[in-house]
Amino acid sequence: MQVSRLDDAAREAVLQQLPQWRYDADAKGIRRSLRFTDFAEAFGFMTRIAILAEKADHHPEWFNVYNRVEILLTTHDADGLSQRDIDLALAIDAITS
Ligand code: H2B
Repeated sequence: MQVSRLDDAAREAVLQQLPQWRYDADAKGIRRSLRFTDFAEAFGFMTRIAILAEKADHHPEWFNVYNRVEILLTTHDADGLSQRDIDLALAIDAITS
């Protein structure tokens, strides 16, 4: 399904709701780093997000080592940031708050 990239103004507006995320212009997406108490907590979080991502057919790019998870959200189909990334970021924030 086609999805459109947020323009600069829309991106800046929507990022006000996501203070824990920063826009990476090179990656054309938003990043957040998370730390958990240990690997089990980190991987448990990733499992919860994986289930949401699969349901939404929208997947994070992420890196995990031990208790650290680094996440990049971007929309390949839109070559940049879309509302799908914002929705997933909000879901991640909700799970971690
Ligand atoms: N995830 C992300 N982050 N961006 C996409 O454009 C995307 C995706 N496209 N997950 C989906 C899958 C697409 O490849 C499938 C075929 O719907």
